[in-house]
Order: sequence, then structure tokens, then C-alpha cells
Amino acid sequence: MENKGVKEKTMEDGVAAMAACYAGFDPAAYLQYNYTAPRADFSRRDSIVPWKLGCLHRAFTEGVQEKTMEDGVAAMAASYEGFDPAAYLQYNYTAPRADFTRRDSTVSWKLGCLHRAFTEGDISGGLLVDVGSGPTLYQVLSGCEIFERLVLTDFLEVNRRELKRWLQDQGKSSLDWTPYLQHVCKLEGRGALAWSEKASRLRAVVSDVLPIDVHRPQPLAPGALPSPGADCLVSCFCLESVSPDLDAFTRALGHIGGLLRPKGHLILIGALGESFYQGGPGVQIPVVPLDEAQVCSSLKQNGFTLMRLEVYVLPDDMRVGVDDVSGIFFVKARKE
Ligand code: U87
Repeated sequence: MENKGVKEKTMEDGVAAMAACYAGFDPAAYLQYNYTAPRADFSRRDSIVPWKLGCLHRAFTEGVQEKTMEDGVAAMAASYEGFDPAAYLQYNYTAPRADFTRRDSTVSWKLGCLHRAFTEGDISGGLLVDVGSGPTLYQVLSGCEIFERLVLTDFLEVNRRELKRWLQDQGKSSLDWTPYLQHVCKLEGRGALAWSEKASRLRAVVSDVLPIDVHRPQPLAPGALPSPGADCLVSCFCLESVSPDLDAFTRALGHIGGLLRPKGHLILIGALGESFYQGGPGVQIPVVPLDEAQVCSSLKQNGFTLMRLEVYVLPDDMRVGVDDVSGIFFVKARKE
């Protein structure tokens, strides 16, 4: 008790001595010493005052920039709250967009591009990762034949659940993928009856259906992939439809690039000139409108070498009011 009293007394003395020092403080002289040249030499970036002001400026503007970025990304996540997988599949993955009798239907074009990409002979390896799978499987029907392991991913639990229902063959899928399986078997020169073998192959090679957020520098949980990364990435209509602006799109592309091993391939499909799409009845999701030059520049900025770019212009009768997309790009690229 007594001891503590003594300590407090000593502390107070120290503080009182400090206060006594300040009795003669002269503001004008103080300003002269520290806030005129050389310490405040505005022509020199290494003088003390410009350095302090620069730090303070960055500290307060970084906050504003980060806040605006976060707000944009949070607003996108909020727009996905009412996403309805069954309605979404209906809008985009039934006729007219999925008319297998027409080579110029959206789905026939996409499946054709994917088939070519995976049969050109330059893509191979152990692990294929699909980024932002949504509730769909069409995008991995070609790739599943040449990879031993396939990982599907999506931000939304409802979409992951939809995928798992098909994978576990519980017969409660919102869409029948049979015509898709048949169509890709035909592209592969296999009889239409091979479709059930392809379905079994797909069910066998998918090892996981994981949550993902492309706005995080590490989009998957740590340790989700083996350390060199995936041998190939597929991502269809994901980055532009989850990014508030072009900068966010480019950053997201960099984030998913981190999942890919050096020299690995990226297959990227996406919307051109689109500003919104319908994720369900009354669910309007904003999209960053892109042109081909912006896609190429984002790839370059993130260290991808473009190998092939194809563009599809939507026929008038594929413009069905569930979005305002004008075209679709298909990219095959390689990470440096
Ligand atoms: C597909 N790949 O249909 N991080 O191809 C990661 C996120 C995030 C996030 C949300 C967009 C649909 C585009 C699938 C699903 C792609 N989804 C998830 C749509 C509209 C034109 C068009 C479309 C579809 C979210 C077909 C055709 C056309 C969705 C997925 C985006 N535009 N992923 N932070 N936030 N997602 O749950 O599943 O992205 Cl033909 Cl033309």
C-alpha cells in the first residue's frame, strides 16, 4: 500500500517537472525553429514538413478510396441477395439461348468455344478450377475429360447447393443437363449415348464445391488448393457481373490469377456492353459494361498473354429482356 503511494508520487513529480519545462514555451520561436526552412522547405521532398504532410494526405485519402471501393463491392454483394438459381437457369439456359438445333444460339457458341479450347492439345494437367460457377455445369463439360480433378466455386450458398444436388444425383435439379451433355458428346465425336458416361465422369472428377469471393486477394480459403495453384482456370460471366467498375474487374482478375500456377491457362468468357441482368424475378444486378480493348488491357495488366480472342454478337432473337448484353467474348490466355 505504502509502496504504491510512493510510486504514484514519483510519477506525479516527473509529470510536474515536464509541465514546469513548458512554462517558458514561446510559440513564435517554436514555429520559427520547426516550421520554416530548412525543416519546411517545400521545394525538397525530403524536408521534414513535406514528408509529414504527404503521410497525412495519404492516410486520409487512402481511407476515402478504400471506403469507396468497399462500398461498391458491398453494394454488389447486396444485389445478389435475391438471386434465384431456378429462374436464372430458365432465363439463360433454355431456348432460345439454349437452342441446340441452331449453331448461332448463345449456348451452342459457348459450348463450341469451350470444346475447341480443351481439344487444341495445349491444355493439360491435374487440376481445373471453375471460378463463379453459379448453378451451371455447361462450362466444365469439355474440361472434365482432360483433368483428374475439378473444383467448382461460387459466392452464393444457393448456387453451391444447386450444384451439389446434381453432383449427388438426387434428381432434384432445377435444370436437366442432358441436352448439354449430349451436345458436347456430339462435338467430341462420341455417340449421343455417351452422355451418361460424361455425366459419371463429371460426378467422379469434381472433388469440391467451394465458397469464393473474387474481391478478396485470396479468393478461396487458405489451403483450398495445392501450393503451385491450379493448372487451368475457367470463369464464365463472373468478373464483370460482380464488379462495380472496371478497376474492380481488373483487380478481381488479378486475384483469381493468383489461383493459377505460372504458365497455366485461363479460359475467360464474359459479357460485352452489358449494364444489368436479371438474377430472378425483380432482381436487377448491375454489370460493368466492357469492350474488347478493356478486356485485353486488364489481361495484360495482370500478366496474362492473350492466345485467342473470339467475339459473338447476340442475334436479335437472343435479346430476350433478361439483360442488355450486346455480345460475348471468349478468351484463351496464359499466365506468365
Ligand atoms: C454462368 N458461371 O452462368 N465472387 O456462366 C465470386 C461471385 C461473387 C463474388 C457473385 C453471372 C451470370 C451472367 C455461371 C454464373 C455466372 N454468374 C457469383 C449472366 C448475365 C449475361 C449472361 C449471363 C448468363 C454469383 C448467361 C449468358 C449471358 C453468380 C456468378 C455470376 N449476363 N463469384 N464476389 N458475387 N458471384 O453467385 O453465380 O457470380 Cl448466355 Cl449472355
